[in-house]
Amino acid sequence: MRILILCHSFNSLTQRLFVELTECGHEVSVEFDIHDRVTAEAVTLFGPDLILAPFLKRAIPESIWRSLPCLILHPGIPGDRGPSALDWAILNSEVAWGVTVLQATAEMDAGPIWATAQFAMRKAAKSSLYRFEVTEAAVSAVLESIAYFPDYCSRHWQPTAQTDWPELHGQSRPALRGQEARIDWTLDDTATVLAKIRSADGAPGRIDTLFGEQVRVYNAKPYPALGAPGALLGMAAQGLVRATHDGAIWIGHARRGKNPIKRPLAQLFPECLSLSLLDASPVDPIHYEEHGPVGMLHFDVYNGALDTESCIRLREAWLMACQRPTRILILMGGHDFFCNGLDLNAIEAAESPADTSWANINAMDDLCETLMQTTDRLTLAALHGNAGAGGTFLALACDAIWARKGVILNPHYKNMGNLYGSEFWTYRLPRRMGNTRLLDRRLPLGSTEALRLGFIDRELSPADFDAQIIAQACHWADSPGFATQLSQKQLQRATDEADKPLASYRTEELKQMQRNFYGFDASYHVARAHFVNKTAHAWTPRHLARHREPGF
Ligand code: COA
Ligand code: THG
Repeated sequence: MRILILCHSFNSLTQRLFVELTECGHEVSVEFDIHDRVTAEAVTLFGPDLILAPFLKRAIPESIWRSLPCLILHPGIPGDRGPSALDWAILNSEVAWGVTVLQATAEMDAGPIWATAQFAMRKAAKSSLYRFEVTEAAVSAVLESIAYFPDYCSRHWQPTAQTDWPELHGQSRPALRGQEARIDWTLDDTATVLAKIRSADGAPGRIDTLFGEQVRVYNAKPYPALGAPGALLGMAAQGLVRATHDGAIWIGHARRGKNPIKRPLAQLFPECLSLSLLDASPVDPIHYEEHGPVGMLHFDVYNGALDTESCIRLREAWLMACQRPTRILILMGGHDFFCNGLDLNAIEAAESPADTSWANINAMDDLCETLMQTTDRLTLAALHGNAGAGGTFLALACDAIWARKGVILNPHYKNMGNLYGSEFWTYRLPRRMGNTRLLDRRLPLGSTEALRLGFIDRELSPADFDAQIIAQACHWADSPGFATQLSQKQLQRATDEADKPLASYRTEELKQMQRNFYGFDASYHVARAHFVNKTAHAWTPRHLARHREPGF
């Protein structure tokens, strides 16, 4: 089938559906929802059988939904309507929720239902639910809908009008903005404060007042402390600890006024530095655990963005873990993301973005170098969440890569203003794949294709990810072939080093990066500013809008 994905942006859910539908053999092309006229042009150029809208904020014009079926993926249960579906589900403490594929009609989200899928709610931020539960349910509901399509065309099947749906529990709910569901620090308990913040995290962010100023807050976790409700109890891991009436929460990030850039609170308010320093361990993104012959190093940084300081701390933690008598050391990443490379928000907010980029990439390369120089044991990158740009090549610095089935990788740099990239990709990528084609393809890579191409070594089912990783890594560490594999790796590293030292790869890559950061062509700085400021798209990139390729 020819499927045109119409979307506000190519977000993780849209990328996952793009990958799944392509994997099923469908011909998929993407158009950003920029203007009705441009959408109409895309339909004429591509001639799709149907339109799929996984992430759309505007109405599809009548001329289009009358001419071909347009399937809207709504992150709510049947009957639910409105642009803030998940936000309400979290605030209302729903225990089960769902996604619904409905056909676009004149009234928003009121069209007939093609398919729906349920999931259990988890106590997490909206964006985290969106990236996992919503995404998995969406894949199932979309594939079910697509399977009905032949019968729909031959009129043997039709979607169910909402009024005929047997259990229509959802309802129409208004848009929920940041200033609504305000936190009442004197009355709200910890669970309520968390729900209010999480229902607006990653966007738009719940509004609160800190140091006499209105801010939007993100990245909240419960923190074991007590105090007068609303009191700022201290600072931990770059964030603030604030008392509720039955406990306390830690707030990691915020943004001020109209500035769209989220920053750690300690970076945003110098006032934080006068507060007392509390124990960081309950909220530290970097932590180590050990299971027999296997060590696991987690780094659960917000949005997978690894700033200079985090690279340095992570490298130190890795070196500490290397002191332990383990045979396999696993780089775990975070729950939501494995890693997304350099912290572009920190870079954009810096006095000198060029100098900060340079410091960040050098710290990242130090980290990669340390991973590759760990030759006394085997190293494994375990990807529960997605990885992008430098974050994917960080994983490549380990001996093996195992990923959750459904992970989306973006192993390329060029979308960020033709950035050359480093992290020793010029050494690791050709060794692993035999070529560097992925860099120019610029498309998301699903775990299944990644396994087929040899970018990853193993796909694991989504349930109990950490437990599976531990069990399988322990099995590996105790396997008869382990000692041979380790000595092969040591030999390979020594041969490679003699052939061309790591330092040479690094120098060559960084020479290009220096040009990206300090040269005449400012493309990287422009692309980064658009990315962090979330500038609306003005066109769909050619690698996505295949129907706009010359000769299509
Ligand atoms: N440095 C700094 N930040 C980085 C980064 C890097 N290297 N790489 C990624 N990020 C940030 C992105 O800026 C983004 O920030 P955000 O938290 O402010 O959105 C975040 O990491 C995730 O990256 P993105 O590529 O946008 O991933 P995503 O697609 O998984 O997440 C949504 C975005 C869709 C979850 C979010 O926009 C949202 O909550 N939307 C509402 C969805 C919804 O309910 N829609 C219903 C209407 S149909
Ligand atoms: N039919 C048609 N087009 C559609 C949908 C449809 N486009 C996508 C849409 N479903 C996805 N869902 C919604 C539902 C409601 C709103 C927006 C997207 C909405 N928006 C408010 C408005 O437009 O005034 C305000 C939005 C805001 O404040 O963010 O209510 O079923 N043809």
